[in-house]
Amino acid sequence: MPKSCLLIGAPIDAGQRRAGCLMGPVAYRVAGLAQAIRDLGHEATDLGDVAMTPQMDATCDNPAVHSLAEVLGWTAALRRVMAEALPHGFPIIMGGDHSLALGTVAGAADHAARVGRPLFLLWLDAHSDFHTPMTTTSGNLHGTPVAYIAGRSGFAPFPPFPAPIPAERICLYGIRSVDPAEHAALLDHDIAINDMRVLDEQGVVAPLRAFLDQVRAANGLLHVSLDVDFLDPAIAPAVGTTVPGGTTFREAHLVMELLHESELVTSLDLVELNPFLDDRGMTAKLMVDLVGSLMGRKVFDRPTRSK
Ligand code: B3U
Ligand code: MN
Ligand code: MN
Repeated sequence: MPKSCLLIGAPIDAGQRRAGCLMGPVAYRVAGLAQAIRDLGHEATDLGDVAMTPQMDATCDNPAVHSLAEVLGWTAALRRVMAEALPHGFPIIMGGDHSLALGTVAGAADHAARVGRPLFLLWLDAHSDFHTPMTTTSGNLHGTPVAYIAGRSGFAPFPPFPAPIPAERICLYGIRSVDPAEHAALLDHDIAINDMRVLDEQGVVAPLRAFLDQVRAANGLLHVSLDVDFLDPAIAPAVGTTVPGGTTFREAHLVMELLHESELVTSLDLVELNPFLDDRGMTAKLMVDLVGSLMGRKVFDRPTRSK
């Protein structure tokens, strides 16, 4: 089924300390994201970059937290943009660091409430991003969105998450870096944690299929948040927080192909691309190719035969 894709630039780098993520949207455009989608028979409209107004008066009790005014501004702006875009097509957010998901998933939750369907979240990432602004030691708010989305307390300067996603509807996938405070909190939540140990033992297909079956059974909406560090740094060097042992080229494409076949994905974040760290655009190009697989590109297109 052809989709109407809405490309939305979110040039945010306030959720971490290394400069460069704000060039992400430009890199996706240069790498030909819109055309790659059109070549697969879909529509692609680039809505340009989102504008943000910092919320200057905000404060946080944890002195480590930085750039709070900017992250709050992005959260409000992206929540609105996502909620407005979803009734019109398939939003693809071109980030920007992962703190953008504080806003995009909130907007998806607003939309889900409006249409009366449950929202599910697939988090493709090396990290669990389960800190609250009170537990983060780095002070980088890109390490907090999953906790916000799951309804953890400790987010005082942020508006309450519209309708926290119950733990059973969240799937962390590709995990290989969890801080002690995140680990302790995750033990209290029933979130599916597909760390690399699970994927090595069970393969990438079975755990993903199990989650997608749940989404289908509930007639859910599915937001996918794809962090560049989900991929192994050898194939995706353009990210500030590389963690060895990530998914391979073939595993990552297979995940995207399964997502395409499921026809369940309703919105997508592309996050943490730092073009300043890239090697001749190889990471931007890989991310565009992965979106291609998610949008239906196949190695060999077999006509579906009736049984
Ligand atoms: N958990 C660490 C590291 C981190 C989280 N997300 C990324 N890095 N990309 C932290 O700073 O919260
Ligand atoms: Mn992340
Ligand atoms: Mn990460």
